[in-house]
Amino acid sequence: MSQDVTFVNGFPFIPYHQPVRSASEMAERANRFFEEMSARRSIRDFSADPVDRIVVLKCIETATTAPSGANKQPYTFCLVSDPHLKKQIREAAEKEEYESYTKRMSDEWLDDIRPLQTDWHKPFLETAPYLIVVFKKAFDFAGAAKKNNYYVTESVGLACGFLLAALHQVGLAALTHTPSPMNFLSSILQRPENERPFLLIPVGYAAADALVPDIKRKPLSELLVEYVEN
Ligand code: IYR
Repeated sequence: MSQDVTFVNGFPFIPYHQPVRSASEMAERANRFFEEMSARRSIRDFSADPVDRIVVLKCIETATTAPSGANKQPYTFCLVSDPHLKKQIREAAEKEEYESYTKRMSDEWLDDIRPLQTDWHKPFLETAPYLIVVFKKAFDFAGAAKKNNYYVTESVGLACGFLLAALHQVGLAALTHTPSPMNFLSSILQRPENERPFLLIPVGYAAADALVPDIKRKPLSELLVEYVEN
């Protein structure tokens, strides 16, 4: 590859080779990927079966291929399998969730999530073999100096989307969990001051008897507006 480097105003560029596919192959791949992704569900009942750490690491590496503002990749993925840490995280999360469910969440909010039948108990935080705790970095350190990051929330969100897709396509179950507030994750995992918790993702296999709510996704017609030449 290195022999293909071209300099643009002194910055190295390399050719991009777009894969060439026929129209029918593209349509088939579009349908196949849609079917694959439509089958993904948020799982709250995990089995304790162990998961290959190398597979999870590769999925996290896949997440890091997502586009990010100025290519800063403003995140840290913490991969937690230590049962003592998982227990600490569960206890702290349940404490916050108890407050949220009994005092902080509005009636409208509680009504909206009733079909999911969730409550403040979060056993999956101990049962799932892995917890991926994603932190966003508003800035980085270059020695003592602070270096800015850009579009941090968008960048971390895109990386988490890639991560969920990667985990699903290898055959692993996951949940996007956001105990609120979740500052406790910074202290339990001893993260530096430039990192803020973004998402807590238990990863593993769904329990054999796992149930998921029978909820429907909106049809594309409700979510899409097309602008075509008349
Ligand atoms: N964080 C709580 C409540 C909750 C909120 C939303 I928005 C959901 O889609 C699901 C749950 C919990 O995890 O139980």
